Amino acid sequence: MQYFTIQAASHREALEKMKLQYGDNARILTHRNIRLGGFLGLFSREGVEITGYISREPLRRKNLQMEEEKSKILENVKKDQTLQKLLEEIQSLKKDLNIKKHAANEDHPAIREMESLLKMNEFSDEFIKDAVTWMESKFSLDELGNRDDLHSAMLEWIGNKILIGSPIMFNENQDAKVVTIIGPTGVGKTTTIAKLAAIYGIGNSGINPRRVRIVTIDYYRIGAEQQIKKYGEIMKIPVSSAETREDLKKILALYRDTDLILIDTIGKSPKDYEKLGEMKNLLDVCSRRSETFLALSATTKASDAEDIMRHFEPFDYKSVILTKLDETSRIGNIISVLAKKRRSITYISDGQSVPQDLEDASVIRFLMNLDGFHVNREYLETRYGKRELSLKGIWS
Ligand SMILES: Nc1nc2c(ncn2[C@@H]2O[C@H](COP(=O)(O)OP(=O)(O)OP(=O)(O)O)[C@@H](O)[C@H]2O)c(=O)[nH]1
Ligand SMILES: [Mg+2]
Repeated sequence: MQYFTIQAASHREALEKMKLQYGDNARILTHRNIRLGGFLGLFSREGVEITGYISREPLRRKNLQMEEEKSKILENVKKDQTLQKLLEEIQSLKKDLNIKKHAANEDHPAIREMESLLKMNEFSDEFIKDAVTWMESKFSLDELGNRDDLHSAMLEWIGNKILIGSPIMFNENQDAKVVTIIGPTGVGKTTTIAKLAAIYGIGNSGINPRRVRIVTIDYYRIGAEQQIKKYGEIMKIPVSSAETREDLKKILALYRDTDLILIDTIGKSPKDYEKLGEMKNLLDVCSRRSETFLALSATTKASDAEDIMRHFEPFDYKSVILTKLDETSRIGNIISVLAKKRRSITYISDGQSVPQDLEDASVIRFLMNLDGFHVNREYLETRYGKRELSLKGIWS
């Protein structure tokens, strides 16, 4: 192997000399600082000396590339670490600020006042907790001072949690639409069936009469069949009763060419699993074709409403019909539970009169129903649209 020694004024100059004399294959072994020239140590200059050898293998390009990549990665990692640190600091600052904002807002009288307003409307504890957290993080101290704005914002927050289902749509030129109403005892299922039968079967301004049939599977309770048959007679709408799956199959086939088959069911205690199972077995005959609604009374406690919804879940109901809204002005309970379960409401029943007391559900109707809020009706109407012509409007 050939070795070499090069002296120069600087390291750079030494490298240049090395490259010039020995080419790309020259490799450095040692490097030291020396004194150059002069006489007996006088007049000498500082310089460098490198020693090396001539390699037979050319320097591999790939190695060089890898080295370059490696240093790039290391550089980025360093940069990332700086960024990460910066990010962490920003986050901790933000947290700090939020805690301060929170602490400042927590005891604000406007929030306490809103909390009691929500309680008065019987919203669930869970719902109120969410609402308070939202208010604390959303509003500055200044904003909390403006009660009207706070009420409007709160109503909008509640409104955004209310889901509205689409009303009955007919299967034009196809088999009859089948609509089933299920629910606990005495909530108003039969009355609602009668109202729907009248609205769609008799027709009125704006609605063409449809061919409607009523089926009751409420057969073994004395008086139940008579109740719906009486409505049927008055409205001249045929009412049939089905006791078995075969009965129901036959009736559905018989009325296939009509527009709407309404199925009234037996009121069930949601805890009577055996009877619920029997009914489900019977209704399974039409489950594919039927749109099922759960009737729920507005007077039900939030925790009971949640239980009811859970127990009727196997019926795969599409939406809720809220009944007896006229009997309470506190509907926070129902709004809370429906929001929690992400279920929609399609119709509202607010009285015993057939058919007047049934209307399409609307967000604005629920918001207007809440007690004690400073309502900016105009704002709510721009936000949620004016109440459309309700079913009720057609009859009154
Ligand atoms: N105030 C009020 N009463 C209603 C409403 N809907 C129904 N009712 C009354 O509640 C009572 C029970 O109504 P039904 O329609 O028989 O209830 P149901 O769910 O069919 O009852 P079951 O078949 O026994 O389970 C009747 O007196 C109805 O007039 C409503 O929206 N408001
Ligand atoms: Mg009934």
